[in-house]
Amino acid sequence: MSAVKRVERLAVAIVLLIVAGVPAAVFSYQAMRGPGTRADEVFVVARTVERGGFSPARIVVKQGQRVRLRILAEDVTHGFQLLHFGADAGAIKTGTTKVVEFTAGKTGEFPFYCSVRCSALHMALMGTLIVEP
Ligand SMILES: [Cu+2]
Repeated sequence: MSAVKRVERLAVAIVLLIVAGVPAAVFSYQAMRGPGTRADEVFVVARTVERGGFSPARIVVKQGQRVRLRILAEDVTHGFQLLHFGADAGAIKTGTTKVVEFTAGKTGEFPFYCSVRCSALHMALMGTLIVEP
């Protein structure tokens, strides 16, 4: 085999590695950050209202349940406040997660909010925690 052919084969191998490796890397990133993070965690993605807001925006739990939310600030720095249960993540920097934990001691519907001025529609960035009996 000539040296040129060898270089060509090497180049093809590298391209194949990149083509196969990029989706694998994206998948493992999602698996790492996704709902499977911890069995007892609810994974919440925070985006500006313009990009879809909180996801999920409705979280349903049972009264008395210990609730653990892992919040990812996906696009810009966001916050997370659920003041009825004393949960406040503070500022969550872009691309990072923070965990809040509390016991859902009373039934009802409780709003949660972003606490960082994240966009023009910051005031509309909210969701609801529903605590069922
Ligand atoms: Cu905000």
